[in-house]
Amino acid sequence: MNIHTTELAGTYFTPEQLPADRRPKVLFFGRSNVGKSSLINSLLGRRLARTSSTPGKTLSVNYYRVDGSLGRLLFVDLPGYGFAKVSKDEALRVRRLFAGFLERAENVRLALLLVDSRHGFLPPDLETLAQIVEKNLPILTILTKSDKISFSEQRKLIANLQKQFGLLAIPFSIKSPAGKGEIWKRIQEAI
Ligand SMILES: Nc1nc2c(ncn2[C@@H]2O[C@H](COP(=O)(O)OP(=O)(O)OP(=O)(O)O)[C@@H](O)[C@H]2O)c(=O)[nH]1
Ligand SMILES: [Mg+2]
Repeated sequence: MNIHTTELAGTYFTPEQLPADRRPKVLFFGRSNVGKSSLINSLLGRRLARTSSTPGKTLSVNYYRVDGSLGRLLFVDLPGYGFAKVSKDEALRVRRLFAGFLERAENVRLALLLVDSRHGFLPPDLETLAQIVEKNLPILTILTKSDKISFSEQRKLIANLQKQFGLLAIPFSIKSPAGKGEIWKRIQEAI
């Protein structure tokens, strides 16, 4: 993919704010702090999405416009889940936003489910997986922070996810360009 221009196209806090939008979409799901914003920045080659070592940084739905050789796409950074240190009201708002987005989203071409290489699938990931499957969205698992585990641990995790859930998983680290080409290839195929 040759990227011509990218920009933060919108930040939404409630389902009512979400605009109707027919552009092909790639969604980024995952627990707080798993590396969603970092992956978006890495794929786009720009520090567009805010990243932080404090979990729960992105509690909005963020649309990134990506114009390039694949046409006009949207990358959608979804609020991180599984983070306990927000108020009950805030947690409820985020759940509504998440569900509202899934209900309304049009023309979703690929759901990337990011999972921390060190932890594998945790209960909230399974809950999200069920929501994605229920919506019949094509899914690709990304094992983030792969620099934190050994190559043999990576292979074991990949084999397990394939066996248990029939999921294809690609290891990724912001410290290496290795997984990036493969992720772009899958995005291209999905678009
Ligand atoms: N070692 C290592 N650290 C990473 C990697 N990817 C992300 N991080 C770090 O993990 C932290 C969280 O990354 P973010 O990209 O902000 O995570 P997020 O999923 O967007 O988090 P929320 O917005 O809170 O949901 C940051 O300190 C990143 O620098 C990686 O591949 N390797
Ligand atoms: Mg984020």
